[in-house]
Amino acid sequence: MAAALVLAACSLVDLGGYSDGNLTATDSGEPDVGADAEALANEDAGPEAEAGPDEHPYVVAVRADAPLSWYRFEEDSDANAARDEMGRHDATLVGGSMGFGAKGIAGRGLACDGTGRGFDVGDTYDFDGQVPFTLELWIAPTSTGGDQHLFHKRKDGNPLLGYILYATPSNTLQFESWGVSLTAWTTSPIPSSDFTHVVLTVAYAGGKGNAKLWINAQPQPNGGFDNTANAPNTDQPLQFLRRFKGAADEVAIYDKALTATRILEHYRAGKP
Ligand SMILES: [Ca+2]
Repeated sequence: MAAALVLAACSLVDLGGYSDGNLTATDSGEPDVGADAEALANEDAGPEAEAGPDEHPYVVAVRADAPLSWYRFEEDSDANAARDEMGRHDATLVGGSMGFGAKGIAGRGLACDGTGRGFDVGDTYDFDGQVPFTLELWIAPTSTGGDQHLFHKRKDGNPLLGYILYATPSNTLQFESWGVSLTAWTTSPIPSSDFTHVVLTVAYAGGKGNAKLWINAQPQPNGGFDNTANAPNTDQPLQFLRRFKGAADEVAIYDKALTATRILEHYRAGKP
């Protein structure tokens, strides 16, 4: 089933239209804080916040880009939800153990034994229409022989609608946005031995959607520069780290495509 989905998604890519240079062409490199995000941001977590004396450089770097939601996993080992640092959508534990209290790349992180069913954010962050967004996290995945859903907002049905970013049984990554034929993927396995920085950006340069994966700040060549269809809005809840096994930390979601410069800054600030 997973292989069939991968093949189906890959077949949707229009490689003839792929353009490596369009992702950041319209971006100034400055953090682009939307009016809504600015209005909703916590006073002590806004983009102008000063770094505290003991604040980790990674925390400073992410805060400067004002994510919509940011899960740092600083909770104690008995937690049943992941706090949203930005105060919007705490993520509830779906079931099993997600291994709170382990060592992360900034403070604590998760050490998942594979029994956890992930976190549920609720029905939000469809990014429907033609809007840019970014998904970010650090992982050291252990293959389970099945797909591990890093982010999942895909509604099952005919047709499938919505997006999914997952690790395959061989620890490569695959992004698919169903209904708009956007996809991106990696071909080298993500190592299990140490944290890797994973970023997925969707940009709309020239009015066309462009999905790109960044591994340790390096843009991956396989992606789609596809069509002008509108992304769907479904009632499917957004879940992350479903069926995940291994270490994870610092899940963040943004309503813009982070630039190569900012992704590199995040990587440098957080790398092991
Ligand atoms: Ca953390």
